Amino acid sequence: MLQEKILVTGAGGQIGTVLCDELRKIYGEENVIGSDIKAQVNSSGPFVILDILNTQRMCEIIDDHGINQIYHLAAILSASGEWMPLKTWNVNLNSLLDIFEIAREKNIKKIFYPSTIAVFGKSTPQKDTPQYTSLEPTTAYGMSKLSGELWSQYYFNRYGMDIRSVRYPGIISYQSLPGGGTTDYAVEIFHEALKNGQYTCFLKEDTYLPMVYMPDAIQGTLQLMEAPSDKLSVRTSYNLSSMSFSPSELANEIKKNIPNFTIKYEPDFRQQIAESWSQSILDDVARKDWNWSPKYDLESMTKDMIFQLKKN
Ligand code: NAD
Ligand code: AKB
Repeated sequence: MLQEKILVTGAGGQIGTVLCDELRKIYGEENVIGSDIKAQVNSSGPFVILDILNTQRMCEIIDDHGINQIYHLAAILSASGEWMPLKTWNVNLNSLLDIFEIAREKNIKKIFYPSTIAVFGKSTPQKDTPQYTSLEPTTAYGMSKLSGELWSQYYFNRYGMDIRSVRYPGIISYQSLPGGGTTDYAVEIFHEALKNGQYTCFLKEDTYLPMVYMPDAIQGTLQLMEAPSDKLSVRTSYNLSSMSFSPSELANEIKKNIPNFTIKYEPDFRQQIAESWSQSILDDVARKDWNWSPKYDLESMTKDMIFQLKKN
């Protein structure tokens, strides 16, 4: 059997730090190479510095380590992306096309490409958004991710490349901090609740967004990557759903565990981004094709977040 040798880009980020640990448990520490533009302190295994736009360096790393799978996480997220739209397009989309071309040449057998609920826009039905729907994103991040989805499908159809993707909702994690997104409030709120007993939220209290807890997001990613190729009917990106809540609902849930917690609302430019996205998602196709089935809801996620953060 061919030994898996996996390169993870953006490995120092919110998802990458956790995903690398999980991949190493499955494939062995030395078989998962983390990479990022910035040094990663506390990497649990091999790590290299890689600016994703440096294709020559990427080829060297792939050759040196005999890489045959890539998880391409490096990106600029929705809020940061609005400060540098053209750079966001370059980092998010051009790096993906570089990876596809390198992978084609070097026979990389599988690629994971994370997409996002940011591909939805004002013309998308906001509640129970179906898999196949109108996609008119308004952010540079959303446009780059949607284009990436279409290119993934193109490389699959044209060259038979096995590229797999999910549209992650906002991810909530205790292990790592988020990096410049619109859903970041749902992680920050826990840290502030435990540290200061209060939080100032940059979204309005009734802004509903789809969210998922990190253990479910990682489990789903691994499940998708292990699924038989012929079961996968979606080669753009799968809708993934778990929970949907507003800041005030999350605050009320936190109050059940930290009774003195208070929240106030000072919406900023991220409010407009959030309002352009879906509030809840239908993920029936992911459930049918590769058995996606998240375990956590708002209540169990909140309890576990507080428990884990206190423990650490
Ligand atoms: P993050 O911002 O925490 O991490 C991204 C990482 O990419 C950072 O460590 C950053 O240093 C790195 N990076 C940026 N530019 C780079 C470059 N030029 N070269 C190499 N590395 C570079 O993001 P995340 O939350 O871990 O997200 C990972 C992926 O998942 C992204 O593609 C994102 O679009 C997607 N996603 C995340 C969420 C979420 O809620 N976290 C939701 C939907 C989709
Ligand atoms: C963001 O808010 O930009 C990300 C995402 C949902 O893609 N968390």
